[in-house]
Amino acid sequence: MSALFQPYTLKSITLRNRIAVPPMCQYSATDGMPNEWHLPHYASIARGGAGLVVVEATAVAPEGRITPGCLGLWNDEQMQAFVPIVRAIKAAGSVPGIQIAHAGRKASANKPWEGDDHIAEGDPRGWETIAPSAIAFGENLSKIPRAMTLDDIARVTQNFVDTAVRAREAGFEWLELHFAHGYLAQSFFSEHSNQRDDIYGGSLENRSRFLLETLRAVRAVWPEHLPLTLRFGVIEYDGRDEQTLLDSIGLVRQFKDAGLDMLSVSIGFTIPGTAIPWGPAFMGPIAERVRREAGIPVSSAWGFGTPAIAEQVVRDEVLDLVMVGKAHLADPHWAYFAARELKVDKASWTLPAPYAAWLERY
Ligand code: FNR
Ligand code: 536
Repeated sequence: MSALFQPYTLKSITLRNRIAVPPMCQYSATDGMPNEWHLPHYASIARGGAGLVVVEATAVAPEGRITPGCLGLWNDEQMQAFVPIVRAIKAAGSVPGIQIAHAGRKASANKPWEGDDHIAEGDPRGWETIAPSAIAFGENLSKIPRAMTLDDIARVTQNFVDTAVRAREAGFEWLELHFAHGYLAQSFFSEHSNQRDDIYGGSLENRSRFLLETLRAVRAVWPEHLPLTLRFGVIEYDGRDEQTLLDSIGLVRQFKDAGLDMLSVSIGFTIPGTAIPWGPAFMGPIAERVRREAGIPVSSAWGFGTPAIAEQVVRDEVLDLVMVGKAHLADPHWAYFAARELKVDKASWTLPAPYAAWLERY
């Protein structure tokens, strides 16, 4: 019997299997608005059988977009435009999730296929970026951000709260805060990017403050019966990894006490040039350690998109949910073909009835 295809319940939500589609930016919006690209993209991936579909990093404020093509949910017009996407994901039998985000010093960038660097100074498409300290990421993202004032910090926390409320109004049932990948929240946590000398910088407690305050404020408005998750880079691969992991696991325990339901275990990406040991399932042992030592359900991505690997990490209780990203871009019906490869009884049932009813008939 397949472990990957067992249902999974978190709070009041039951996923039909352990396959989750992680957020993947499409860089295809204008003014943050979802459009005719996003609807079929998310609908077809949901139809393909995954239990959970998490909509890409969606900005809580205009300056929090990575690129001018990123989605946003800072106004009600955007909220209304998400409704058909939510309904299509649900109609296909998946649970609709969304990742809400602020890109911090990595914002105001060109799309990956148009340079992947910061928009040039003086180009009207670009904007001022904000971060804990006026320190650039480096390499292709060398724009120097403005150091946030205390008012900026309070405002962005409120942006996360207001966006969470809109996400619920649009019908999303699963919320993920993007605290990973060197974007705003991750850059508060890391000493590489946070050199503040007030209560938001310096000690581990101070560097954790923005993340904990924002999580608590969102938890207060996000319904208790619905899953609240966050993605966080627990390791940088910068040579200080054991200390970062210990600090991270301590913070994850506090996240749990603040009402976090699941952690999506990822990488910090706070500085360029780190020694990431890319390979199949390479984050497995780290995610499993966080799961055990922090005592919280985990998901993870990066190289789990092979049916046998996905099956094994669930069976071995390394992950509670397996994130399968790029493989879903290549094949939106990845879950169905994984079910066939794993010889799941009635693999076709992975798909909605209008497809499933016919696949084993002739
Ligand atoms: C990503 N990833 C990503 N992560 C995230 O937390 N928020 C996001 O919006 C995005 N956007 C994004 C866009 C694209 C085009 C890719 C390929 C990736 C990372 C993604 O969620 C996932 O962690 C990686 O793709 C690794 O998983 P796979 O692809 O190896 O299964
Ligand atoms: C994954 N990415 C994550 C993104 C968007 C761009 C791609 C996100 O979290 N919004 C990635 C990050 C760093 C290095 C490789 C891949």
